Amino acid sequence: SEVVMIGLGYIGLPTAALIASNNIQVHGVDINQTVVDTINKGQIHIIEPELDVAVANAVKMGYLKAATTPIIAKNYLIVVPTPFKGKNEPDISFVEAATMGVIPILKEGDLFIIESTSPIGTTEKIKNLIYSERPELKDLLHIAYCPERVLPGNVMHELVHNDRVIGGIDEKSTLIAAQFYARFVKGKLHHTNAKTAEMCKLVENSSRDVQIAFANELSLICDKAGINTWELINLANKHPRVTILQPGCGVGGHCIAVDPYFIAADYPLESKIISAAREVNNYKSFWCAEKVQTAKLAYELKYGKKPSIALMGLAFKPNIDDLRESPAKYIAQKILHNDNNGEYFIVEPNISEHKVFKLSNYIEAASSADIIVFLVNHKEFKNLEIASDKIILDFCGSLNE
Ligand code: SAJ
Repeated sequence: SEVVMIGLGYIGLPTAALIASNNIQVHGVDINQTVVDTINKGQIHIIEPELDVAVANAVKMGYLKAATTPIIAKNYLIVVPTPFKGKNEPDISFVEAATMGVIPILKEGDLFIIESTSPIGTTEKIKNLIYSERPELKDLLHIAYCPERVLPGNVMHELVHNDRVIGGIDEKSTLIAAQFYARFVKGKLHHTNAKTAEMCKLVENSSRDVQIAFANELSLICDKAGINTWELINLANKHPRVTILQPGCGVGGHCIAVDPYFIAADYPLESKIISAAREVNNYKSFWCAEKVQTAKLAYELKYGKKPSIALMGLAFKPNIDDLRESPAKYIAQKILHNDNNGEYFIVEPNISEHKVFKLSNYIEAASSADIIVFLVNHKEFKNLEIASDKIILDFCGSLNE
C-alpha cells in the first residue's frame, strides 16, 4: 500500500476516501472491528454529505481497504482523537499508541504525518519516541504535522479546496509532506515548522471561540439593558472595520469548545482571554436554561397553570443533524431533568428520531406551546408564524433576520 491512514473517524475516513479517489492505494486502520467491517462493505459509520458515495467507490475500485492493524507503506498518517484526561488536560495517548503500532515497520525515507489536533510540542515528542525505539533510523524519516481545518457538513469539498499548513520537523520533511498533499489538495500549501503548525490549528479555533464569546457577552449585557442584540450587532457591523459574530445558546461541537483548553492547559498564566472565552461560552448555556426556568415560573404565577414549552433545535449548530457536544441538547436535558412531568415539544427538524427525546414536528410545536424557545437557528424556523399571545425566548436570532 502507498498510504496507511490510522484512525477512520470524522476526518480520517473522508481523507482516506479522497486520497483513494486519486487512484492512490490506501490501507485504513481502526481499532474498532465493526468500523473496519462496515468500510470494507463500502458503507460508512458516520454522517457526512457525499462521504457514502466516495467510500463506496473507493472500496469498489479496490483503492481503499480497512483493517485493525497497519501494513508496510511509504506514507503514514495519524488521524486519531486527542481527548481530555482529568480536567481539561489533553491526552495524546491515542497518537502515541498509533505511532507505536507502526514504529516496527518504518523504514528509511518514509513520511510520517500527524493530523490529530495536538498540544504544542507533540510532533517533537513523537519524533523522540520513534527514534528512541529505532535509533538506526535517526534523521532518516520525514516527520510533519499537518492539521485539518474542514467544516463538518462540508468536509468532502473543504478537504480538497482549503489551504493547508504543513509543518515539518525539518525543511526536508516539510517539503516531502507538501509534495504528498499536493497529490490531492487544490488549496495552497503553506510551509512552516511543526510547532507553529500545531499552534496554528489551536489558534484558529480559539480565535473563533473568543469572537463568539464576545457576541455572547454582548447578548447578556443587551438582555439587561433592554436592547435587541441582533439589531445592535447588525448596526455595529456596518462599521467598515467591525465584524462581530452571532450570539447563541453556547458553543458546541468537538473542536471550538475543546481546542482552546489545549493552549490554556500548557500556558495557564498567559491564556487569560482564551480561558475567559471558554467560561463565557459555557455560562451562556447555563444562562439560557435559567431563562427558560424563570419564564416558566412567571407564566405559572400569572395564569395559575403550567405552560407547555417548545424547545426548538437540538443540533450543535444550524442546519446539521449532529447532536454531539451540543449546547441546545444540554439545555433541553437540563430543563427536562428539573421538570419531568411538564408538557414539552422537543424539535429537531434534521433528525427523525432520538433515543432519549420524543421529537415533535416544528410547526405543530410552535402552534401548540405556550412558551417557544429557539435554541438553534435552523432555516426551518425562519418563516414560522407565531401567534401574538405566545411567550418567545429567542436565544439564537431565529426571528431577527
Ligand atoms: N457559533 C455561534 N455563533 C457564531 C458562529 C458559531 O454561536 O457566530 C457556534 C455554533 O452554533 C456551534 C459552535 O459555535 O455551536 C461551533 O460552530 P462552527 O461552525 O464555528 O465550527 P465547527 O465546530 O463546526 O468547525 C470548526 C471550524 N473552525 C473554524 O471555523 C475556525 C472548522 O474549520 C474546523 O476544521 C473544525 O472546527 C475543527 O475540526 O477543528
